[in-house]
Amino acid sequence: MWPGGTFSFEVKEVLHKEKSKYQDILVLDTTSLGRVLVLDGIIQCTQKDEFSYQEMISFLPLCCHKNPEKVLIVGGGDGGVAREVAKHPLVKEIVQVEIDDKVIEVSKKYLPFMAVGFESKKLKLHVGDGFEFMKNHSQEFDVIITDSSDPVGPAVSLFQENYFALMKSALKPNGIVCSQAGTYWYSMDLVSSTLKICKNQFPKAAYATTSVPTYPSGQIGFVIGSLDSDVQFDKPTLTFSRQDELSMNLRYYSTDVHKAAFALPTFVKNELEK
Ligand code: PUT
Repeated sequence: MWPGGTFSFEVKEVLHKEKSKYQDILVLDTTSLGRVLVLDGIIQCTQKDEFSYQEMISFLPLCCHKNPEKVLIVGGGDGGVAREVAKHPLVKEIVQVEIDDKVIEVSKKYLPFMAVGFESKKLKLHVGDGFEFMKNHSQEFDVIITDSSDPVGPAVSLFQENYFALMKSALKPNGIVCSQAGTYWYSMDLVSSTLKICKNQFPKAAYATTSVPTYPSGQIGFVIGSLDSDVQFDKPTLTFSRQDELSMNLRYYSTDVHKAAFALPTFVKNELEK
């Protein structure tokens, strides 16, 4: 994940280690990053910086939709995305489908600062395959958020065209999708191919960026696609005041950060325009 380099941190204790039906699960307690969840050897989240990823993958699509009442989360077994989506004032119902019940179980035990998301009264949690789930739920959701691991192992199918087509069919008119789509520093091909797939399926699509220091390169982004051809991703339909940020306990996302997330470096724009 760090081509030609390494990333290291001091581990105080290995809190949990198991091989589930789908992947290797490891939870660490560390000196500088707090608790860390690692799946198949890849950092998924650390207590120090998880809020950047969880807030951005949630609020970017939610705040681009005029009325995001019903939201589907695919993946997100640590509970962090559910925690953020539940904060949005217009969201009434959240359905989450996570394939690996062991990730949910381990997160509830060791990562309560994220797993608190599972306690929301708005949430219905299913253990199963998001792909299969959507085949039986057409035109049902306003927003679909895919919080997946990287495209190795169980998440490969979530970066493919038939997955984006299926999400499109599960959306209501004017629906929006948002998916983890990799870093432009080390995985430009993935960013570019995921955006192309999204553009094939949705009249409006873009890549937005955020900073997560413990992910490869410290940068990760999201592909966001909308069925509403009038949407302007960098002009959120719902804006938050400073008071809203504080009362919703937002630590990374703000209306200004939202607008800036769609401003990409020139070399990235050049690649994505090809
Ligand atoms: N959902 C976690 C994303 C991990 C990216 N490397």
